[in-house]
Amino acid sequence: MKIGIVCYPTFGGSGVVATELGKALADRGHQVHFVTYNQPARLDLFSENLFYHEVSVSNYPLFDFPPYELALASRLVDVVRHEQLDVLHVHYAIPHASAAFMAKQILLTFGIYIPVVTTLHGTDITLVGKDRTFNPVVTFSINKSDGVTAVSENLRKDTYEFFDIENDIRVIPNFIDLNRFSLKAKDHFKKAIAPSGEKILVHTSNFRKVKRTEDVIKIFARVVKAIPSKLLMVGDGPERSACEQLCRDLDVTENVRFLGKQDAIEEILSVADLFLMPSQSESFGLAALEAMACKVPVISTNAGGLPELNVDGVTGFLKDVGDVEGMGEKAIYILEDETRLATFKENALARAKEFDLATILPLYENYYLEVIDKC
Ligand code: GMT
Repeated sequence: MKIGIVCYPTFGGSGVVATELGKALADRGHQVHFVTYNQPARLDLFSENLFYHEVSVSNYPLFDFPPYELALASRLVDVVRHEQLDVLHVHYAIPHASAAFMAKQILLTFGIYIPVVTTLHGTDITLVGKDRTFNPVVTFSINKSDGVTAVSENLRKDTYEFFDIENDIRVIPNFIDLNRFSLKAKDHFKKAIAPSGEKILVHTSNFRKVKRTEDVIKIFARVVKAIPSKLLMVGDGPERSACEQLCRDLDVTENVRFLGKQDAIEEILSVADLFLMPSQSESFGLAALEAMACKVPVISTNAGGLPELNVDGVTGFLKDVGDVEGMGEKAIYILEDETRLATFKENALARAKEFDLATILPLYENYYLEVIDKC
């Protein structure tokens, strides 16, 4: 197939999933065309089947808000026509699904029907989409998509709850490339971070409010009192300085390292003993799956789709949002016993294998064929 992919070209989960999916589809022999405003962060390789079409928005002085959605729709019309695409797969409803709808209408005037598949990732529904300003457009563009997928059962349920959706929503969970995300030999790094054999806890995110990064610090402050340990905070975003301040207030600064944005997450996860994800809401929790693939158990909240990934008492533990005491207790429970820790690590990897790219990729391929067939 010739597949167009629209996504946010950033480190965010939806962009990562879209890019990894495109790369894997190209490996399987499909021709994949990315249409975005920047080269996607993980589109870092050359392949004869991968193409990148940049969307550039002219910044005319009249425009207080450059019309990205229109520029994207125009670019999509151009790419679909000239590359003769079979299907457009847009990740994140706002504004990609509505831009795709506009492109689809314009293409009809050229006698072309382009099937559009929209994948919902979470914040496009649970945070941004719920905003009254966007609700009519999100509802309309989901209903006008030829196929709709969601990354968890929970997100599917929320979408039906918050919007007036007439379409079927197919759940296709996020996936992991186990060739990339697997335990790497990084003993020198481990020694540098934890010279006295301390346990290593890791959190990765975009440090937005929804991630409750201050809870990460509060959980760690409890753990470090009981078990010699270090915390690695990976990523960056608006809550970082509040977290740094909290480390000072809780007197844990010397045991916490803020590493900023990192590409080789799998190398950091390879030295970790426990992953913390105390999110307020999380449609899937891709960062937790990445950790599990590197044999790292997860302490998370039970919000959103997290119970569909993290199995309570098996791959880690789940607690209510804000229950830092409970999460701290369970973290200590896992870390205090080497045999128990080893079991949780094995279980985490076994669970991650259920989301192997090789298993999930055909679900997308078959879905594209189904949608194309129907159109
Ligand atoms: O978590 C974020 O803030 C980024 C966000 C995104 O839209 O890129 O991630 C969402 O999509 C990921 C990929 O499907 C999911 O794994 C994340 O759980 C989801 N984030 C939220 O629901 C908060």
